[in-house]
Amino acid sequence: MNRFFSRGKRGEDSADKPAAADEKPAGGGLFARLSRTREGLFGGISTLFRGNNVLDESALEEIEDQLLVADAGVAVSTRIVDHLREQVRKRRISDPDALRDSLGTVLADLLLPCEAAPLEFPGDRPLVIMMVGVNGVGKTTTLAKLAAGYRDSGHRVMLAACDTFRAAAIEQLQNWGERLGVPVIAQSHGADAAAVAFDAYEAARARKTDVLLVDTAGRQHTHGDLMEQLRKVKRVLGKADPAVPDEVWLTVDAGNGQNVLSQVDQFHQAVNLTGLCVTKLDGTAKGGVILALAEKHGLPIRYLGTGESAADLRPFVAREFVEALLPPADSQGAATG
Ligand SMILES: Nc1nc2c(ncn2[C@@H]2O[C@H](COP(=O)(O)OP(=O)(O)O)[C@@H](O)[C@H]2O)c(=O)[nH]1
Ligand SMILES: [Mg+2]
Repeated sequence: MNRFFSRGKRGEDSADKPAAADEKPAGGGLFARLSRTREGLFGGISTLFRGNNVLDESALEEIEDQLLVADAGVAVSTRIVDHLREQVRKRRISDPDALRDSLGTVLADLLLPCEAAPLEFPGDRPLVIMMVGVNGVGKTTTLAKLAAGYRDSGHRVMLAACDTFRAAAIEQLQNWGERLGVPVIAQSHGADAAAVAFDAYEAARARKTDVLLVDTAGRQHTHGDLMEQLRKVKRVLGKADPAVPDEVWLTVDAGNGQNVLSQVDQFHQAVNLTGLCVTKLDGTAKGGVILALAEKHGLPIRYLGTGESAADLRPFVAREFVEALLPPADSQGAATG
């Protein structure tokens, strides 16, 4: 069974289902991929206790500082440490493992509302996911990864090359399509993005495609032009079927830290987002920004990007993400054979 997408007939299955806990991700464990963020965030927890049997205020302040450095933001860092302080007092926490557990619970409570409900296939038409986001964040790559996942779970997938602003963007998607054996609907550089989207939807419907993934531009001549174009793509798709696009996802680069919050604001205002994909968690120490996203927006987090290859995509599972953020339970002095 594919990790991301359950197999089944059109209309009967859900379009994404997290992996069974015992399935190893193809692109290396999330724990390994989040090492930089984890070390930045909580690498120091065990040392907080060194020569100090009581978890005191200065230790809590240190955790707060680490959260800020990992770009969790002031509001969420304060909130997490306030909860933790309360736990420490109530449960008289005085050892690293108990602190780790409490921290895990506080973080999971924060992130759980961002776990997305499984997507459903409409059954009588393609499911349409439109991807938006600023230039270079990983929209095209994330769509290619999604295409690979759907293909591997036996679904018919199609890609729409609606970033017509740059010739290289069309080529990039076509290259992915060739590599994955997935059809790409494209027109020439400079073509009307909304027209490409409309054609792609018609083609997807005619070919009984299960999922149409719509790539879009991250840059136009001005910011206003970009938002207007995205609104138009959405509107024109809606003429084919008022329920389309089913999903509008914003891709953000975790390495952009707190800047992603204003990106969410701007795109949400323009095209009414239904979900987020957070990329490049493998290369950054700023993965704490997911905590800030959860606190501020509460939009569903669909997928995490953890590398450049087709396998480096994981559905967001709050508890799994928290486990990957925290230092391993046995790394803090427990004797292991
Ligand atoms: N390390 C890493 N690189 C990524 C990830 N996602 C995308 N990239 C890289 O980021 C760059 C920009 O990606 P692209 O999909 O073209 O961004 P777009 O402009 O938003 O479409 C490419 O070099 C991708 O290989 C990720 O999760 N991790
Ligand atoms: Mg692109």
